[in-house]
Order: sequence, then structure tokens, then C-alpha cells
Amino acid sequence: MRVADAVAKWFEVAGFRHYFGYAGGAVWPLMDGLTPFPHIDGIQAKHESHAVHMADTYWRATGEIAPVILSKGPGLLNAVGGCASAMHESVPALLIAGGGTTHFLGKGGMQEMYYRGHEDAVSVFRPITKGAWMVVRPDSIIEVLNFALKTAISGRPGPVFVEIPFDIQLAEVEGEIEAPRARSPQASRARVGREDIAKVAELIRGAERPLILAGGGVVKAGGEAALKALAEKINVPVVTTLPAKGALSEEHPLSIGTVGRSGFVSAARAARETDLLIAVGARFSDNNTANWRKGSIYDMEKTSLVHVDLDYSEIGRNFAVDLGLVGDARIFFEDLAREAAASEGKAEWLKTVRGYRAEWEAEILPLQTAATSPVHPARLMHEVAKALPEDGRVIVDIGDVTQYAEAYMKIRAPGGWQISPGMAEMGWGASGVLGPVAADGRPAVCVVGDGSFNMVAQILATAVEYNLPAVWVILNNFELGIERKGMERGYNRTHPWCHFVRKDTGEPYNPDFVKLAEAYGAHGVQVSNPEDLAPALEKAFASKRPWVIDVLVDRSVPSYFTKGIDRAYPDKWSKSYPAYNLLRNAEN
Ligand SMILES: Cc1ncc(C[n+]2csc(CCOP(=O)(O)OP(=O)(O)O)c2C)c(N)n1
Ligand SMILES: [Mg+2]
Repeated sequence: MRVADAVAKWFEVAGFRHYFGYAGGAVWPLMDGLTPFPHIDGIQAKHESHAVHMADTYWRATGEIAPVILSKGPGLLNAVGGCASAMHESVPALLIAGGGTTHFLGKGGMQEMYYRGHEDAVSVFRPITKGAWMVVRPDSIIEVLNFALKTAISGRPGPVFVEIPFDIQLAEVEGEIEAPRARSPQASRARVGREDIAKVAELIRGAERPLILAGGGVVKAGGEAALKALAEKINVPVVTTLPAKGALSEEHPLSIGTVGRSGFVSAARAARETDLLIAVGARFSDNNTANWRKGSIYDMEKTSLVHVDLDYSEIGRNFAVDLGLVGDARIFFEDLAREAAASEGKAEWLKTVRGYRAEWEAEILPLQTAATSPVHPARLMHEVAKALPEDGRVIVDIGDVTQYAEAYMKIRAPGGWQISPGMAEMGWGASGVLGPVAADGRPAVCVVGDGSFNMVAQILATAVEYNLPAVWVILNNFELGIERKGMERGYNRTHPWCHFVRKDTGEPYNPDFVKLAEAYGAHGVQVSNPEDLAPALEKAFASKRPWVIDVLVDRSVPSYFTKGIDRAYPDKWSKSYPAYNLLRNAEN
């Protein structure tokens, strides 16, 4: 068999159900090798970045890898942004690229990146993957793939990149195809030791205002049920980071909501007031901490911090810890639930934070039910979350839409929410929404700004071609809203790039999204009256066809930032920023 046939066989042995990617001469042998395996469903996107986004969201939905096949040069380069997004979010992905034939290495042929090394795609991917390799011997192909896959899924997950030169794909090899599991550890996720679990239980007993912060690591570890069981047993309130929104249903009585610079006011207040924060699988990002500003969301001077993460390098990165523990989120919750005594909770504290949550809900309800037209973004988010079927998923793109979704949506079920705010790549959600649909066909809706949708609008072709019935809800404001508002705040004027305007007529410009959808063979409807949102969503979900709901939104609504928190950037380079740094510039 050829190496290409061995790779295809390996796909089968590894149990892959799908692969994504895009054709190219450098992967003809691989494509040919996969042709006799139609039961492994290959989905070709209209752009390589979409393929990576789909593999990313596919893994999040299923816990399964769907490899991404890329051609050399521009093919694999189109995948760079998507790969970096996956890396930033700790999502495993297996990128397999074709390379030029080894006879031509260094000759500077078409699509060879020969400028600083032979065919040097590996150097492009190394900083944004957990590992990047070029296969240089045909007989090592399965060894390399098994190692790459193990690297992607073990420990803290992340993407990997394997380049297989053209002639190596065609080389003849023989032997058994070893399954990945033969080369992988049984378990690769560290477990917090018993003594440390006991210490955490003791800290909880002694605390007056304990709080659990669940981060994206909880979702990636499949730790939602264990989180719920623990929280219920010890009666400790829970806040989540943005990626983990809904890890504990936001309708659960112990949920105080999403914490961040655009999160629930209730969650920020709880985070500021807690005396014991148990942070699990959370990185304390800029979003989560309001730019790490001292006392802004977190007041670490009065809070003891237990920080649990799979990756030691995240512990202590931004906040000093009282107890830093390396371990898997799900196992940590399970072990702690066994160790900790059932408790009525700290009644006063629970009453306080529930009060905060009730105040927050009362504050946003008038916005969530605003009857104004064009549509208030809070109303839009509320309607989408409400209309979502029980098993449905919301995939969120980047822009003002992100913050409105964070604040005004309530996510009821774990797994019902996917977002990529770490790299915050426009178009990630609008193209990624098809990954989960391809995996299991459950209803999926993407909320996306008009700017971001325009970056990847050809995703509609993939949806129609492969009959993947996602729903895109476009927040149409004829602008890069978050940019326009930020520039206005900062500089009292805006650059023309912030607005979509026809230069010949001066009118606001966007393509006609309804006609665009129809041109692709999908369905579309424009909504400007909030009353029409729920019926449009219901119709779209029921139709089991790709739908675009083009919503004219009220552009006078400001970007949403949590009230009462200071998220100001440093105003002078020479001045130390009031974060929790070890030292300060002496001149301060
Ligand atoms: C690929 C990429 N380019 C640029 C940016 C910077 N950026 C972040 S949000 C945004 C504007 C988003 O506009 P739109 O999708 O219309 O959403 P709105 O804020 O109007 O709701 C831009 C340009 C980015 N995050 N990603
Ligand atoms: Mg916009």
C-alpha cells in the first residue's frame, strides 16, 4: 500500500467518522487513498479556515477528532488563524497537510515556502500548535500520526500539524496499522492528590463566602455534571467564565452567572466579595478579570485563591495562589464532593449572592423584552436563547454580539454554548456552527455581526451542499459596531472603516442577506420588529434547512460592559499598571 492508503486505513482504525479540509495537488494521493472509505465522511468547506473551525466545534460537541486535510502553501496558510484559535481555546485538532515532493526541496517551486528553510510550513505552525512535524520517512507515517494525535488530546488539549511530502504519500509501505490507543496513556489527566483535596475541603468549611469559578477547562474535561453535584452537595454558589457559560445551567439556583468585563453584575459582585475562590480550569484572562486591574472584578487582597488547572503554567500566571493544584476539573470535582461534608451552605452569603442575581435579572428584563424597532440587541439575545430547542446549541461570533450574548443570554444546558473569545477570530462562529451540525444534526444557531458574517458568508454554500441545517442570526447594524463605539469613546471621532457605506450614494451598505441566502440555495428572512423574531426562529429550527435571519438592530445601544467595574487600560507607559505584579516601577 502507499503511505496515502496507510493514512486512510489509519483514519478507520482510529475511528474517525468525519474529516474536513480542502483539495489541492499536494494531497491528491491522500484524497485518492480516502476515496475507497466513503463511510468516513469528508466535508470540504469553501475555505480552509472554515474547515479548521468546524473541526474545532466538532470536537467540542462530541469529544471526537475529525482530521483536517490541507494542501501545501496557500492551502495550509489559510488554516493558520483557525489553528491559532484552537490553540488559544485548548481545543485538540489534527491538521494533515500535503507538502511538495522532496526532490524539489529548496528549489523555490510554486507554493514552497523556501525563504528561510526547505518547505518550512512546520515553522509557521510551531508557535500555534502543541507540535508540528514533517514526515521524512514513509515507514514512520503511523508512528508520527499516533504521536501527533496523542499530543493533541493528552493533558491540556491543543492542535497539532503534520506535513507529508507528496512523494512520501506515494511511497510503498507494508505492515499492520497500529491503533492510536496502543501508543497513548490510559489516562493523561493529572489528579489532585488526596491530601490537597482534604485541604480544599477544610478551606471551604472555614470560609464565610466561598465561590466556585468554573472555566473553559471544566467544559473541556466534561466536568459539568460533577460541578453540579459538588455545588449542590456543599451548597456553594457558582460563577463561570465566558467560555464556560452554562457549565452550570444559568437557571440553577446556585448559578450567579457569567463573570467578566461584559458579564453579569451579580457574578462580578460575588467574585469581588468572596473570601475563598475555587477557580477550576480558568486562566484569569483579560476578559474575565477586567484587564487584571486590582480590585476591579477580583479583590485578591481579601480572597484566598485555590487554583486548579491541568496546565501548571496557568497557575499563578496572573494571580498569586494560596493553593495551586494541577489536576483534571471533572476528577477534582468528584474527589472534592466525596471529601467535603454536605452542607446547608453559608446562608447569609447565599442569600446575598442570590439577591445580586435577582437584582441583575430585574435590571435586564426591560431590555430583554424591549418592544422597540429596530431590535434591541438584548431582546435579540433573549429571544434566541428562549427559542433554542432543549438539545440546541448557540455558537457565538465576535464583536458587540459577543458581549450582548454574554450578558443577555441564559444558557440552560451544558454543551449548549460554544465561543472562542481567546483569539476572538471574526467568522469563527459563523463558519464553525456547521461542525456540530455535521457531527450529530442537533439544532444549532450562530449569532454573528454583519461584519463577521461578511468575512465567511460563503459558508452558506457548504451548508447547502452538505445539507447542514444551521441558523445564522445576523446582527445587522451596517457597521463594525464594537469598533465604531470604541473609537467614539476613545477619540471622539471614527475612521470610515467602522461604517459600511456606499461611496457612490453615501447610503449604509450591506449585501441583501436574504437574497444572498437564497442565491446559495438557503432560506432567508429580514426582521426589524422584535415580535417577528420568535416565529422566524421557530420556523427556521422546524424547517431543518439552512436559514439566515437578518435582524436590523438598534445601533444606538452602547457596547455592553458590566456596570461598576473599572476596566481602564494603562494611561501612561512609564506608570506601572495596578495589576498584581510582584514589583512596581520605582518612579511611581
Ligand atoms: C479576523 C479578525 N479581524 C479583526 C478583528 C478585530 N475586530 C473585533 S470585533 C470587530 C468588528 C465586528 O463587527 P461585526 O461583526 O459587524 O459586529 P458588531 O460589533 O457590529 O456587532 C473587529 C474588526 C478580529 N477580532 N478578527
Ligand atoms: Mg456590525
